[in-house]
Amino acid sequence: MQAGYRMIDVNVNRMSEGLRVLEDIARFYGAHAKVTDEIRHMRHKARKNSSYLYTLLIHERDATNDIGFHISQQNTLDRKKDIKTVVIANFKRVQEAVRVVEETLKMLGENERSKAYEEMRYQVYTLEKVYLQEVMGSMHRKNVIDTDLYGITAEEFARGRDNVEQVKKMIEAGIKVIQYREKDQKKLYKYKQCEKIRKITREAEVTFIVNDDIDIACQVKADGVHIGQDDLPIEVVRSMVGEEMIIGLSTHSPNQAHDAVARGADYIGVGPIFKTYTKKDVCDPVGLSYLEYVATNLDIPFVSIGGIKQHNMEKVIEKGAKCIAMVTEIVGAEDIVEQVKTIRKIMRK
Ligand code: TZP
Ligand code: MG
Repeated sequence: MQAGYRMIDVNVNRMSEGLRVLEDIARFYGAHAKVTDEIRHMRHKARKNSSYLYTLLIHERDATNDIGFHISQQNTLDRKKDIKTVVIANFKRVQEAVRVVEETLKMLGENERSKAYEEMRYQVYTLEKVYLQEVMGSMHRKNVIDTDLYGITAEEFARGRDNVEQVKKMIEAGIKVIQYREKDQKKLYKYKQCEKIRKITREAEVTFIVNDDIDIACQVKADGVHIGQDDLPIEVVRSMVGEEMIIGLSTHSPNQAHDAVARGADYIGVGPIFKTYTKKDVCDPVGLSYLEYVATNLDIPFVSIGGIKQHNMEKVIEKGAKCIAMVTEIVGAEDIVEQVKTIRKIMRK
């Protein structure tokens, strides 16, 4: 009898603690309100289901003489490295703890109460899936353009270098996010190039984003897709690409930016800041005022684009741009690596 109550005591604590770890990661790292709230409810329920035993459980508690404590203190195998490992370990901990409580309650003849914990265990299985997809997915997507330069390919302006060659040079120059943008070629041509670029960018640990072609992005397992205002709605794109993939959206006005945030874009393009000849169906320049609006009023990661060159970069940085996309100024340079060095010197000034 005593041993049974000790087992329940230990495992209800184990379960609530595991849930609390998951809850706080969803809250502070993931900023995911729905999952945070769901875990909080579950944690309360775990306690509530055993509250009738509380006095007895406390009475049977003997933590200092628990042989498990010394084993755990000497264990060096459970040093967790990253958030995902910690999350998975805590889900397993919670599931195992619930199972122990279930079985122990059965031994104590408490079948009804055991059933309540069994129900919880099934809820935890479902929650684990949602958590890994939604919370971990959005966490991973959040820091996408936490970098200075966003490179974009353009065969037309690249002095005879094809898109793959441009990507190799941009990687050599230390650019960490690269978008494949190719408006004048057939699908098969683009697909073959993207396959190669995926391999190269993966090896270099560079984020790879595909413009427009959602099918190609999915097929080559790109890190993200970049779409425009006239493409499929973000919600539809999300349902096509899954939770892990980054979705970037071009915006040209405060309304479009707010809409992008509300609908779940991971980052937005802000532009064209200046006149550009690179994009054919482009709207008039939105100027620096729209950039300033986004920098001061919105919380979403953004990349400034359109006609940005060495001579006007400083104005863009002054208005609050941290990440800048340049097409012709980078891939159109005679020496891409040298050009990026010069641009970075200006950015650091
Ligand atoms: N989106 C808005 S402007 C633009 C795109 C893709 C083209 C930017 O090219 P450049 O050469 O940096 O002006
Ligand atoms: Mg487009």
